[in-house]
Amino acid sequence: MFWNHDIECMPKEELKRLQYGSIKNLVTELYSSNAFYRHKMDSVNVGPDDIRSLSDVSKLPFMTKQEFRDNYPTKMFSVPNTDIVRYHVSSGTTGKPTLVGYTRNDLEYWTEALARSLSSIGVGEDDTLQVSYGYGLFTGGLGLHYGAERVGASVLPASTGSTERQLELMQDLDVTVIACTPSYFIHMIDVAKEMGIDFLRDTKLRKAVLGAEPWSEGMRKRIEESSGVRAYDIYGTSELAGPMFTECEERDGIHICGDIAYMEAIDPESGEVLEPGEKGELVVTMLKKEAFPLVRYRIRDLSAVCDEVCACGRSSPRISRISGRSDDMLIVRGINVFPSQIEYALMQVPQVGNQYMIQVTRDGALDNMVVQVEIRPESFSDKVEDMILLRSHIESELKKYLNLAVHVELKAPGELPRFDGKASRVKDKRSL
Ligand code: DLL
Repeated sequence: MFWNHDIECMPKEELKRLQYGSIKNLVTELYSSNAFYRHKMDSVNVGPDDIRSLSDVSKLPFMTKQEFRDNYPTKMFSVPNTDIVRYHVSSGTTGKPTLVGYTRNDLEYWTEALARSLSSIGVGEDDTLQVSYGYGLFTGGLGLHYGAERVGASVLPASTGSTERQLELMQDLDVTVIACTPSYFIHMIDVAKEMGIDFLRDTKLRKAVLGAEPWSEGMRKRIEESSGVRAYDIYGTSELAGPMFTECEERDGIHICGDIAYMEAIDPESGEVLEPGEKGELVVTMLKKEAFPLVRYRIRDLSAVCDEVCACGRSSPRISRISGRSDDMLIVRGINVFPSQIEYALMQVPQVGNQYMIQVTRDGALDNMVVQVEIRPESFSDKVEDMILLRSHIESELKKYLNLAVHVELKAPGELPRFDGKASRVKDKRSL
């Protein structure tokens, strides 16, 4: 199902011409009207005249999150306050928050992107969509809300928390689609089980639009097996606007609307642009943003850009599942470890449940990593020998994938924390 067929299926060359034209105009405009961008471009001796093709975009300097923080709250805005119609705030993990402002057009393109994305997974006017992302400063709730209204779905603005009530409403209103973080949906599956609710038998829920945090293919498989609901990945960041882009029915990468955003993947060390299909750090240029323009913003998320036309017919570039952030990488005893690798390894062990926590401590000069894992109720045993065997099996799986000895602690079902928004599974206590 297409929301905007002409743009979504535009021939590749035409799309590239359109992207080049938009970036050239954007850079020319910013150079003449915005001191921040002019100064940045001057610092690398690049002016609008140097951008003569799409590949010349790589000459432009990167923007970083630190610059947003340094210019908090509105010093980087490109429009007067009177043109701002909304703010959102992303708290992040460290330092000052990032404040994002939107003009009316910015909200319009955000909504358009989500309307295309939701249509591509078959969400439309026959659907009732429960938005269980937080409403408020976080972009998830309001973003999905407006996108779902645009495609004509009935929207239930449930926000987070009160899970039993959410499940009752889901039944009462024949909700067909839910949008929330994967960790919240996992929690919902557990609560539904306790309440005796079987999603396929007792609800009309068939689709889940899950994102805002990294989650693995293994986790998708488990979510689908335990709920019977088809799960789709949705991606975005508050700097882009909020949640924006999803997989289509093919589920072979997340489509990035090419007339709205231009994505590159770079080598995190050298900053060089990578070939299509090579994994690196994502860099985004937003082609239509007004309040808060983004030119070559280093998002820090790790992924690859694929430029082939998708089997669904859309020509927009796709990004592969985000495997983590370059700044999420833990260095444990000199070995680089991404939390996503730990999730990947854990999902290979059928006895392991869906909840885990990672703790890193330092004992003298030595780093220690402890992974706490909940065991599935049917695999939990009172027999100490069974549990010891299971624990060493999980430790050897982790060792195989991480090349690092990790200590595993087994936890009973329900013992580890649950999350209704973004999960926070890593506790690095070394710097405390
Ligand atoms: O999380 C926007 C959003 C809301 C996306 C709802 C999807 C659904 P921020 O709070 O600014 O915005 O956080 C953005 O979250 O840079 C990624 O590190 C992570 N992230 C978002 N979506 C995914 C995903 C929202 N599908 C940061 N897979 C991003 C992996 C994701 N990580």
